[in-house]
Amino acid sequence: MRCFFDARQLAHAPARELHNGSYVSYAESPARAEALRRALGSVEQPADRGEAPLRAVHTAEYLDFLKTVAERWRAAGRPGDAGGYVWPVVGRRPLRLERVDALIGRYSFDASTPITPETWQATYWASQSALAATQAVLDGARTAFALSRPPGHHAGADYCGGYCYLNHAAVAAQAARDAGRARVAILDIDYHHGNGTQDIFWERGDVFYASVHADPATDYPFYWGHEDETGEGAGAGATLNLPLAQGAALEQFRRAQGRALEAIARFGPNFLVLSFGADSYAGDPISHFALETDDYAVLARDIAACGWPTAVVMEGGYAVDALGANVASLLSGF
Ligand code: Q9C
Ligand code: ZN
Repeated sequence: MRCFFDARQLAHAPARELHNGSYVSYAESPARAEALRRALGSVEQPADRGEAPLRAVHTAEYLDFLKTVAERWRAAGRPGDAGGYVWPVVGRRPLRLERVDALIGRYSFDASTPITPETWQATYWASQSALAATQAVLDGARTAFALSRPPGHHAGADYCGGYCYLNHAAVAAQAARDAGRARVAILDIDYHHGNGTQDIFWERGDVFYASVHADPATDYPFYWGHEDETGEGAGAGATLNLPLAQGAALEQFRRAQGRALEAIARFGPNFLVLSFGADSYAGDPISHFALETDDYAVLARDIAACGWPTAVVMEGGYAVDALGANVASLLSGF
């Protein structure tokens, strides 16, 4: 299977994140990508398709923010990585905001997504990897894999969060739409709900979003991913959330994924983006499901059996020592 990755994705390496009241070392480390690259053997460097495919899902103001915030942070005399400490709870109407802190609050939703001088380049190339995998599938491959790191599914049209800056799965889905695939589905099986992807396609009837994830009553990102979120307007019914209780193992996960696949089959896609996170693994340090390495091949076989051309986009997975084997298992199932 063709796999895409650019070494510039490694340069993003925030030092710490706020986790349960303490600053701890950043879980979404470059070592994740190194482990995956080793496990995949050979990876291809993606072509540079420019910013237009990013602008198709993200706002211009947000992209400007992402590109410039590290420099603004430095210019304000701040040490270390850029990070926020105040967020608007009510509507984010256009405001004249001068302080870098105000901008960070406006364009993010949590304190686990620091921005470094290398963040823009790294996430840009992660999106290019997703676009390259998408193109490979549009060109006729049944499946292709994007080692998109830093991940993407928590990032919305105008916000970062959850280790995510650009939403690579959304960029891929939109690129497939723009290439003429009329009905695109996104299946998100990362441990966490993909709030950014859901938000981006919330009012769209041409892109179906289905997610299996830890119940947001107990797990990040808390405010999205509940069962009653089903989309609005033209997108009414085109969002499906299947939360699972902590402790879920293959049997529960596979049943939920099966329900998602049935709903996607009723939608009738001619392109699938799989947002894949290996943080459902039993040994994941920040998550609470109980999947084992071999289980990922089972899940992939169920997806492959549906027969949809599929671009796989990497999301989370923080048990670095097992990450390569878990992704290799998934890809073997295709
Ligand atoms: N104790 C992905 O898997 N951590 N993102 C919050 C709270 C954020 C995970 C810390 C987890 C984000 C792509
Ligand atoms: Zn996750």
